[in-house]
Amino acid sequence: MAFKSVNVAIIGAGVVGSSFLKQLASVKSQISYNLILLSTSRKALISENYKPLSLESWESDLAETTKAPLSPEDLLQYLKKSPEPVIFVDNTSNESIANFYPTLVQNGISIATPNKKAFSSDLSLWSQLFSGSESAGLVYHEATVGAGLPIIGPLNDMVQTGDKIQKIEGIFSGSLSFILNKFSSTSASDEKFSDIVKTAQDLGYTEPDPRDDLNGLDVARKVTILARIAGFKVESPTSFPVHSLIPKPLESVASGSEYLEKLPDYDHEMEQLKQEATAEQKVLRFVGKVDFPNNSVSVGIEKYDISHPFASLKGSDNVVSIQTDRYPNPLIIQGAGAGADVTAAGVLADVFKIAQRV
Ligand code: NHO
Repeated sequence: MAFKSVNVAIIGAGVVGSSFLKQLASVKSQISYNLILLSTSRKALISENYKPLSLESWESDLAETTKAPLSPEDLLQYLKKSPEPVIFVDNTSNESIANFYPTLVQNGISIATPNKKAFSSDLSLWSQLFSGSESAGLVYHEATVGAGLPIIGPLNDMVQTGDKIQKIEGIFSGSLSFILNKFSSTSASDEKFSDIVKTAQDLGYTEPDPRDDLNGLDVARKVTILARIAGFKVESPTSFPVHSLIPKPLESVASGSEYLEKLPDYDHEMEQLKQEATAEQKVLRFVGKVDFPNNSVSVGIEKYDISHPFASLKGSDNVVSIQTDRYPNPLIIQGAGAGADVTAAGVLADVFKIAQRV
């Protein structure tokens, strides 16, 4: 018999949300996790009496329902009346929902999410979320960086136990990891940059418009989150240098397919960078960096010696190196940093951590 029950309200049932629901359905635990609300942008399943909704038939139930999603204010009122502690799971990338987190948290509602928006937008939003008030809900967001890889938890532990972060450096984009690992590797390769970007898109590694990965903004958001945890007051993901991999004239072309069509005209630019790196026995990697001694945060392409751990990265893996006073030889965390199942597992592990504390 379960010794404790928590209610779970989920917004978003897309790629990550579906995987999360599947994993939640097979949880075996002494804590009982009751689904009380499941909403997409168009429809919602809402348990008016807070009795658990089915985790087996959610897909057909959602298809059949005609109920519209609640407004943020109605959602708040609904969650506040929950007879059990409630965990709000945001599996969307919606900015308005992220902007509503402070209100939820101030009302004692805890949040688990892979949505980067609340943590990587204006610093004021971050400050409201982590005000330290005792009555506030808990906020866990491990899957906002490196999908399910344990990065945010260990970094928070280091900071909270008094370690001083010196440098964080990593490859935080699955798609850019795949593209650069293939383009510039320790073994000779003559594949063109544009062909590799196309392959990455065909394999589903990139956003529908690959420029949304190649502009570096997603990496800038992840670096903003890590920098803030480490104590760097980053104003926004556009407040530090971000080197886009999109050739200037292609930034404004109308569509992703037009970008891909014209990209071969610029292959020589990336080829030249690669030749320079090869001549120095180095490879190219797209990295985010937080450097305390130099007071800098940056995102862009860098050269790494072929013996460096970043040089031997495989597939779409992520890697982060964290150098601190206690870890002068950096702590390295590496593994799958993209994909629905690992991302959903990161969110579910956060739900477990919250459930143990509420
Ligand atoms: P989808 O598939 O577009 O689903 C979004 C869902 O949210 C839909 O059900 C939609 O109806 C609902 N929704 C949107 N607005 C809503 C609203 N106002 N009210 C109610 N419902 C609303 O999105 P995903 O892919 O499932 O992503 C969900 C979140 O997880 C996003 O914040 C995303 O950034 C984050 N995330 C996703 C992935 C992934 O694998 N898809 C990853 C990490 C984080 O590791 C993954 C990754 O992307 C790696 C990355 N591409 C890389 O490194 O290269």
